[in-house]
Amino acid sequence: MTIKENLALPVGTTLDRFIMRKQEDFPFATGELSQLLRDIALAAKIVNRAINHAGLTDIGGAYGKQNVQGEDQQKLDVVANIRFIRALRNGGEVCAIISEEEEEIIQTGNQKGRYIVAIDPLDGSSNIDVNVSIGTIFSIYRRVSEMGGDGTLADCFQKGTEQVAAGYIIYGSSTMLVYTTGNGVNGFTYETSLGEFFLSHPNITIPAKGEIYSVNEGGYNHFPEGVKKYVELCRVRNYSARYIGSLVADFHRNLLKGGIYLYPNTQKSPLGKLRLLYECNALAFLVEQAGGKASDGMRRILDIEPFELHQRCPFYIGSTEMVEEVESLLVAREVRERTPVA
Ligand code: P6P
Repeated sequence: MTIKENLALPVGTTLDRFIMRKQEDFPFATGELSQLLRDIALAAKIVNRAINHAGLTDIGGAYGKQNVQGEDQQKLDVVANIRFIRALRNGGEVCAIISEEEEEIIQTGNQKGRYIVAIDPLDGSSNIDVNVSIGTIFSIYRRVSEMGGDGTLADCFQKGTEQVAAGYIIYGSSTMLVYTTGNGVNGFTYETSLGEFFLSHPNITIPAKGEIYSVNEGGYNHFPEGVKKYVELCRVRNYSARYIGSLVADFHRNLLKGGIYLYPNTQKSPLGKLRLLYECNALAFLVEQAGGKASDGMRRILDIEPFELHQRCPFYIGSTEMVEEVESLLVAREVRERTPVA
């Protein structure tokens, strides 16, 4: 490649430059949200490095304790949790954090911080040791409590519609940060040699319909009848069954290609498995901004009133037409079960 050819190559738009440009779209933006997004990106770079070295260091494998969910923590769960909390605390914009790895609200001490962050620091971490993609999921809210004090439960129990930003990082064949501030969805790919995220997927939109369904069919016998019916329809239609066991990876593929991810309520998980505050709400905000839909089978995810930090909900998310078909099958079944046989 000649110098001229090399210099002709566009460097691309870094995440920093993109955030600054977008901030100009918000004349009253004070830059605090921009700084918060940078803090998340910094932590993502550090976690990415830890994940990539896990096989070569003693940082892989189980940590030997369980989290508040009763799930076995992996060492990287603990590392990611500490890294994101530290980055958000040091950034100064966040007054409190809700984390999958912590039972209670984490007060950062930034009592003048205007924001709350709900985060799953490392989702799907049981896949780390087998080199399957994993992810971080985050939601950002403005605090509703008075500045000058600790974050409160009222700050945490805001509906998903109140999010000011949300996103995920996928640590996969490449590492990407995908986020929205309510004006569309944009994806940035991490260039490790430069230590920068570059805009690689501008204005992501999800196809209205796809031919990929993501569900753990091992639980089929315990699914609600309407979900069983939908899975049978996917099989008849020869859709592709793609289930990685890592929500961020399954969601990211379906976002780009079209498809649906289903985690229904079952006997084992009567309220479903996924958590509203730091998994479902963030992805629901993203998918709606990309033109898709997210439901608990009866309600729009973003409209659900939270009442518990780690509350779970059934989760159907992806291409609008596919989610709506699942909802209609669930409602139809619900009506049939409630309608007395004449
Ligand atoms: P199951 C990972 O633990 C997770 O929260 C999601 O990332 C993933 O989609 C799901 O649970 C897998 O759950 O019950 O199918 O193993």
